[in-house]
Amino acid sequence: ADASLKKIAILGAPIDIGASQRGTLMGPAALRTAGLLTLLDGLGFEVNDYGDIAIGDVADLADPPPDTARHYREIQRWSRALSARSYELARSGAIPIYLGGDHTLSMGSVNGIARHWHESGRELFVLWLDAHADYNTPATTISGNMHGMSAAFLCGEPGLDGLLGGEPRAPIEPDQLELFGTRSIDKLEKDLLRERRISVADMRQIDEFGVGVLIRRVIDKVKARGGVLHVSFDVDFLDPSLAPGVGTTVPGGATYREAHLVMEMLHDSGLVRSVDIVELNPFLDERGRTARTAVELIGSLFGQQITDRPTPSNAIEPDG
Ligand code: 6HN
Ligand code: MN
Ligand code: MN
Ligand code: MN
Repeated sequence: ADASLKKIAILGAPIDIGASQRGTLMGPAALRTAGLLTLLDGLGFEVNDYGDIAIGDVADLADPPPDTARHYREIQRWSRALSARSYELARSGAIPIYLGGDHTLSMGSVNGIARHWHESGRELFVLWLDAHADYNTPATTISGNMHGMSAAFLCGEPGLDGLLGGEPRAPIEPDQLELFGTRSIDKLEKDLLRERRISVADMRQIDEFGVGVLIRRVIDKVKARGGVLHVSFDVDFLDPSLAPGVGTTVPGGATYREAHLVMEMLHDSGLVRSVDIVELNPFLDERGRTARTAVELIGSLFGQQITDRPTPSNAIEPDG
């Protein structure tokens, strides 16, 4: 195995204008305070914290902002900076973990990663752990909040075409997106998901079949196609009783063990190459509970186990 695969690169992106409620800009600090780095270090990774990305020196572009995408100009700056940086981090061979910040973070982080894997000739699959589909466009959105548009943007839906300016846009096909834990979709958004035949493991299916069967299906698909996996973890995937520190809680989310099982199985798959942790709002949290729960889940994703099981892989599988 390539030793560089044991490297983790942490990058924060304190964005909160993509969401309706302010406060997710404190997310990166809360995740660090909850012990993310110590935990990963203890699991045997070489962890490098690159701090929080700054957008102060990114010059504004002049494309006309769509009038139903709030704070388009600021999010454009974040996305351009993040995409460029994310591409570099992915190329370095480390496993990048992006700390949000609202879910618009993924427009940049995932685009940069997808660009890298596209050049390497491997398909990137994106697992979207989220109460929401985030598949609105400026034409379908009700709220105008851009965090509800990130998955659609990544799949090349129209309406935000100028967002990245000169940054190369990486192609992600609708069949490379896997929505998981979904329980709130807007009407026009639902029509679009159906038209694109996006795979959705919604809470109705999770109740019926269990997370184990459904996440295994995702893992098998990625393996069969020789791909790698990015995990975009919106903390509202979790039930609000576990994770109150989010601006967009929806009842009926993943339980503590359901969420850990997803992470444990993803770890054992050896397919995960990058992660976003988004939408944590420490201003709404109760004594750091949500931040701590999110960090524990990242522990499971990177190999923390209840017992030392001889798993198929206690390490990330080598590429190639
Ligand atoms: N998130 N579908 C709603 C909207 O405003 O478009 C909610 C989006 C939530 C976004 O949680 O990342
Ligand atoms: Mn989201
Ligand atoms: Mn969400
Ligand atoms: Mn493809």
